[in-house]
Amino acid sequence: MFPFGLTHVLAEELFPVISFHSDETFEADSEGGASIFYPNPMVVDDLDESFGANCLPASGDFFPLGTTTVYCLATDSEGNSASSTSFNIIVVDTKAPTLILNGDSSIDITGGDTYTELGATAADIVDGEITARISITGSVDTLKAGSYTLIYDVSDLSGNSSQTTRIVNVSDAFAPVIELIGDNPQIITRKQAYVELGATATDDVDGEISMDEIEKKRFS
Ligand SMILES: [Ca+2]
Ligand SMILES: [Ca+2]
Repeated sequence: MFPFGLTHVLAEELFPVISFHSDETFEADSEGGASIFYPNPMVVDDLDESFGANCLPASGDFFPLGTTTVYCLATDSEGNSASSTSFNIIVVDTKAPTLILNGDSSIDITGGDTYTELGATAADIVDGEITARISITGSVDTLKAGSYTLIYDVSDLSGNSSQTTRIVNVSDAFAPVIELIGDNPQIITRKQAYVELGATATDDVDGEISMDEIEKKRFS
């Protein structure tokens, strides 16, 4: 016969103990999260061989994006239960979405023609179709020749972003505008000498064109 105090101590030692399981972080690999496989924490017991604890959500279950607490229980063959333990499974999304332009990344249009924005499409492993989240900055002035850059930007719900650009080249299809200096028509009296007052010319791309160039074109 053991004294009462000693049997009490022995009885306490019969309870199994679930070993510590640290938090684990995984990359999401499908829409909304990932199926996660983790090693069940081992249970140490005085009589039973060590065995894996019962945990929920179980290894292999689908874990949503974010932090999920897994609770573990264990009971030995004598029916003694371990104190429950827990650890966190953290599912993160660190991958940027794909962003694909509709149409070419470089487009040439004739000045004065209409530029039609074809947009782009975006998809993310975790967030799925996110085309609606694309923003486009920049604009095309089809009435002014030049090279315009449009920037397409999209972020997934975890803040990972992708960017791409499109260049739109508007060709110079606009003739310079000539403005005559002085009245038109000019009224001169008989025998009065005609004095050429000249003209000015401006072009949307070249700006002001000098009289010399106008003269050259007149006689070329
Ligand atoms: Ca035991
Ligand atoms: Ca992502």
